[in-house]
Amino acid sequence: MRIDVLSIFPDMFKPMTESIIGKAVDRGLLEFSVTDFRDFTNNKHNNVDDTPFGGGAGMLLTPQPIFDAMDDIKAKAGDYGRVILLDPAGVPFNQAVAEDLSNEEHLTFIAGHYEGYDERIRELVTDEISLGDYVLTGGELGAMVIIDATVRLIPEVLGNRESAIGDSFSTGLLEYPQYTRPADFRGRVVPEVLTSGNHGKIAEWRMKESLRRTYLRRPDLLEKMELTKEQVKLLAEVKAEEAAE
Ligand code: 4GS
Repeated sequence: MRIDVLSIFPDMFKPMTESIIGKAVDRGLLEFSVTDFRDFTNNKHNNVDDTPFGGGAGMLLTPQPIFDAMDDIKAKAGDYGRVILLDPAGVPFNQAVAEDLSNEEHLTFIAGHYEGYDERIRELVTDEISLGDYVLTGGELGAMVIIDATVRLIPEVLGNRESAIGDSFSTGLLEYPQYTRPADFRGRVVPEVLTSGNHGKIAEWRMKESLRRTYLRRPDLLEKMELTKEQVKLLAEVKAEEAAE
C-alpha cells in the first residue's frame, strides 16, 4: 500500500516510523510519504489560509496549495487513490471503515490544522471521515489513528504475536477477560476453567464472558449483531446472572 499525507506539520508524523507501522515501511509493505502543502503556495508569505467570504470567525485553508500538492502526488504516484479528508462532519471512523480502507492500494489524507476547509477542496475528496464527536486542533492525529488501524489489517503486517483475529470490534463483541501467570496473585485466583485444560469449556466460557462484557458495557454493539443459537443461550444466562446480582 502507498499512503500520502498532506499536512503543514509534517514532523507530527515522525511517530509513524516507530513500531508496527515503521516495520511495515522497513519490510516494503507500506510506502509512506508526507507532503508539506505550504511548499506549494503561490503567495509571497506562503500563506495556506484566508478569511471566509461573508465574514465570520476563523480562517479557511485555500484551495490553491492543496490542489497543487495533489497534482504533485499524482505526478509521483500515478494517482491519488482514495482521498480522505479529516473533518468532524465526516463519517465516524470505526473498524468497518478501517477494514474497507485496508483493501486499497493507495490512500491520500488531507489533514487541515486550526482552520476549516474552503468548500472547493472537497471536490478532490472521496471520503470525509471524523475521528469522533470532539474537536481537535488539526486532522493530523486523526490521519495517524486511521493509518494505524488500517495498516495493521494489511496481510503480513501483524505477526502472530499481535494477530488481528479476535480483536474487539472485528468479532462484533468486546474481548473476554484474559489472565497470565501466576494462577494465584496475592490471593486473586484465575477462573478455574482456564487452567482445566478443557478446550471446549474454555471456548464456551470465553464466548460467554465476551457477551457479558459487551452486554454490560456496549449493549449497542449487541443490537447490531446477529447472534448464533449458542450465543443467544449464553446471553440469556448472562442476563439472568446479572439480574440476580
Ligand atoms: C476532527 C475530528 C477535528 C476541526 C481541525 C476544527 C481544526 C478539527 N478531524 N475528526 N478545525 N473530530 N478537526 O476535530 O477529524
